[in-house]
Parts: sequence; C-alpha cells; structure tokens
Amino acid sequence: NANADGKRRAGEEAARRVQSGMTVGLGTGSTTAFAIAELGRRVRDEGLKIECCVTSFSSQNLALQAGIRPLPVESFDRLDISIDGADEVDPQLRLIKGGGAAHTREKIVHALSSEFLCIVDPSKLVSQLGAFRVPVEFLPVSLKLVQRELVKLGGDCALRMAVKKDGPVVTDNGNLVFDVAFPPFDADLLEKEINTIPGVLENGLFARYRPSEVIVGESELRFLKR
Ligand code: DER
Repeated sequence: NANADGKRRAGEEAARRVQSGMTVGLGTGSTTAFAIAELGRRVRDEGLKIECCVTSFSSQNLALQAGIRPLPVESFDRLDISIDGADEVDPQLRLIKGGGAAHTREKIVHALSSEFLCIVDPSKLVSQLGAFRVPVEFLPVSLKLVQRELVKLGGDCALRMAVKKDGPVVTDNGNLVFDVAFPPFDADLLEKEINTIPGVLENGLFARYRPSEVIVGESELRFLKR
C-alpha cells in the first residue's frame, strides 16, 4: 500500500546516505526495517564497510538477518549517522516516537550521533504533536508515582498492554510504558518535565534531540531540513 511504499522509499534513501567507514545507529520499527535491509544489500553487493549499533532486540534481529553484526551501543562514544522512524513529525521536525517502545535506547543513539536521519511515510506529518499519545518508559516500582505526576502535568495515562501475553508490555530494558494523552503542549518543555519524575527512564518526545533531516517517502522523496 502507499504507506509501505513510502516507508520503503524513505528507508532506502537513508541507507544510500551511508558511506564506507561510517559508524551507524539503527532505530526500530517497520520503516527502519527497510533501511536495514538496504544497508545489508549494500554491504553484500557493494562491499560497504560500516560499524553499527541497534536500539532493540527487534532491530538486532533484522540487522543479523541482513548480514550486519551490530556492536554494543556502549562501545561507541559517538556515531556519524543514525536512522530511525517516528510516529509524528511536526513542522519544526519535533517528533513523537516510541510506538515500538524502543524510544529510550533510540534517544541515546540519536544523542550520540552527528546526524539523525528520520524516515517516514507522509501519514506521520502533523501540524501539531499530540494526537499520538506520548510514550513514557518507567520502572515498574514507580507506577503509582509516575501516574500521579503525569496526571498533575495534565496527562491521561494508559498502561500499554501486551497483545500475545497477559498483562502489560515489558520493554527490552525490563520496564513498563504509559501512553499519555496531553492537551496542547510545548514539546521542548514537556520533554524535560516528564523526565524529572522519579522512576521515569525516558519519554517519546524528541524536541531536544530532533532529527537533522526528515526524509518523507512519497511518489518522489521529500526532504525536510531544520
Ligand atoms: O518506536 C519507534 O520509535 C519507531 O521508530 C516508531 O516511531 C516508528 O515505527 P514505524 O516505522 O513502524 O511506523
């Protein structure tokens, strides 16, 4: 369908930006899956030489299937480029991420990277962030405190429940996720505010750590730059 085609185009374009010798951070999600597959093809067919790290079990498996062996994130003190999807992109290139509950490692990788390429299909472009709930990863012991404090910030919290498992989604880091609806907000302020709540690991607002460029996969590619 159009969205899958857009994701593939954006993913493959991002993979084309990678040059031999680069260190690459790989995000999580179905759009990044296309970038990983194309990187694997370039490694195999073009002899592309890269070192990379991943942001989830999911992208680790995809990288291994593509013939790329990721190194631990902690072995990099910086990255040349990172590639990742998003759930919403606003006109200032601020994002909501975390649909895949991988946003904690993703923000770490993007903060390490000189260039964060965000890849989306057009359905992710919004005029204002917030229709998609803001994911918040937190330590299970802090559930009641985090809920209380998010409500004080105007949030309406929904614990993210698993589909093929009883109970809540447990992240790759062993934590839980609230998906939080807020009335219209200042993303830069709210991103910081949420992370001051004891027990919160990270939230899916990417305003401080926004991408350097957003590649939009449509019939032709569109490039949004800061
Ligand atoms: O969980 C995430 O942050 C993913 O990058 C998500 O935001 C995008 O997932 P998609 O590429 O499958 O739409």
